[in-house]
Amino acid sequence: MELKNKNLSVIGLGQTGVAAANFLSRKGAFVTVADGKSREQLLEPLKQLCADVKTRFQNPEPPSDTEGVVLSPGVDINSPFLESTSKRGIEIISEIELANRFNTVPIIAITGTNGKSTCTSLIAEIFTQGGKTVHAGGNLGTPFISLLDQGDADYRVLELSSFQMEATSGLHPVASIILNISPDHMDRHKDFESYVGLKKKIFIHQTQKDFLILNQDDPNTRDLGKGCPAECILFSTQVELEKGVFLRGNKVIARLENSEMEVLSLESLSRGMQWQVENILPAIATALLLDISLDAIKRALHNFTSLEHRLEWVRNLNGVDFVNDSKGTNVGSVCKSLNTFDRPIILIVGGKDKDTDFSPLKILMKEKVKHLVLIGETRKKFKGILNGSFGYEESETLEEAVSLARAKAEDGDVVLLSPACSSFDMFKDYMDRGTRFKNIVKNLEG
Ligand code: UMA
Repeated sequence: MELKNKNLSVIGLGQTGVAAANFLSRKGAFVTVADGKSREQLLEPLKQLCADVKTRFQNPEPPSDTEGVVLSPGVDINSPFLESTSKRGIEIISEIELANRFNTVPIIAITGTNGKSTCTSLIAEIFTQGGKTVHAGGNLGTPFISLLDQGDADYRVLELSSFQMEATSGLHPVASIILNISPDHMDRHKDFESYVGLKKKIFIHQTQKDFLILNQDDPNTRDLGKGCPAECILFSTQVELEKGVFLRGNKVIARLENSEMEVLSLESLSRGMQWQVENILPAIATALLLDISLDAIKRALHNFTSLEHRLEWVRNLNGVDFVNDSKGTNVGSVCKSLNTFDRPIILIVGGKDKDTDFSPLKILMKEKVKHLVLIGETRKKFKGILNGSFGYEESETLEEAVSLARAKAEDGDVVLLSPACSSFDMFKDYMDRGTRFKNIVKNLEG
């Protein structure tokens, strides 16, 4: 891809936009970054831009002389402000596609609705323990394009969101993982089928030499590999597999290439990771398939704790476990978190709506949840669904929500913040929400 002396645009001046614009500029392109926000709102990212990158504020439309456009993940490819550029036949690609065109290192790619960050970080840790040089990024935090500046590596491990796959066409990972698929981001994607289609893009260029790792327990993923030439490997927490990685009692078993081995016992994992076995199994499968030693896998898993804001154990107070699952921003994720515990749960739920249908939560809540504390913009929507069938309280603030939840909790219960919504109605982002929850909980008096 020739970039020198081309007029190129980057849309969105967030973390991705800064990295993509600087990359293009260093390659000799004339770059403009356009963003819907004002200059005053973007002072921080502006400081990080190369001096010769031009900017355009309060107008995310690419300039009329642009010869190519790179989108940040938060920018919908179907946005009206991209229409005229698209009609002129100008190529519009994602930052992932741009990075992919310049990447020369084998890729391990992880997608799915929930658990992506944990699985990605775990794979990076296992491969590092196995003596490999790995760069991890993508939706996890460091844009793919920034990984290209980190020098050579054995693998680049990418967490990929549906947003990042929209304008991506050429990705060819040596190992692809689809963890699970349930409805999410329905305010952006046309329908569930389109959302699944974006996830499938992770393996469409794979060949017989590659691996596709799928979740047997999820009906939306188990059959996705049909027609894909890559070797398909399944994982399951529920059934023993002819070929794949699965649980037998509390032991992780790998059955690959006609032999069976015991990988580890669940007791050797940290508390938070015992709650997320379905994210561990595909990481183990990937490592074994790519010849990482059993010893390295065990070492990495032994020391790995759950990621911040994802089923993160905060504290036990008078027999009550407080768990921060602020990254539980969709219904599928909250269902998984509720299913983790076989003890009564006091659930703090709610936030900013993403056009979500919350009704699938109702059945599981009846089984698992002792009391509900509603926060955020979606309180009214939740009340409509519960329709008087469920005990709940409402709260204006997170402090009050924690205090209401604590008042209902008894010895052995779990107080779980797992909002099923994004955070932007009350917080900067899900990390801000989770950090504030943890601080409130840590300051509770015994
Ligand atoms: N913008 C516009 N017009 C639009 C949309 C956005 O001008 O129509 C501008 C905004 O004003 C803002 C900029 O774009 O200034 C933000 O771009 P961005 O939303 O793509 O944010 P980045 O900082 O580049 O972060 C992105 C991912 N964000 C999203 O997908 C929303 C980060 O994932 C990712 O870590 C980062 O790239 C590095 O790859 C976050 C996320 O919430 C964690 N992801 C979603 C999720 O996990 O559910 C998909």
